[in-house]
Amino acid sequence: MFDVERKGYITCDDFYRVLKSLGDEPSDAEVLDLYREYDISGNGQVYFEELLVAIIKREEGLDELEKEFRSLDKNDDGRLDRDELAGVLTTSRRDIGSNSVDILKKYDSDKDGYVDYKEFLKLLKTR
Ligand SMILES: [Ca+2]
Ligand SMILES: [Ca+2]
Repeated sequence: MFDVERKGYITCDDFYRVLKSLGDEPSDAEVLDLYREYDISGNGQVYFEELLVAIIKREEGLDELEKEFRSLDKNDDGRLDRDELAGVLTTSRRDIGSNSVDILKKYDSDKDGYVDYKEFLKLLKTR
């Protein structure tokens, strides 16, 4: 659908196609606005992870996700440790593993021992 492999990021044109494929009929100006908004790292290129965040935002509404993340992040350090992840297991209806060690293994993609917000969004993609 869009080129991730070759360039490693998504151009504004790719992004337009993605929005189209989601059923939108955005104007050029809207696409540019959204593209800038989703360019989280602010370097003029939207990476796949950023787009993933954008797409989940559209699907679920980021406010809810942020609230969920913050409510789990008890010590407010912006990432979920093993104890905090245990909370996901009790509050989430998603099938994400049977214990917090499992979750870490599956979703801690940079292996720092924590699930940060981006990793958390991937977790939420799992149903
Ligand atoms: Ca934390
Ligand atoms: Ca991590």
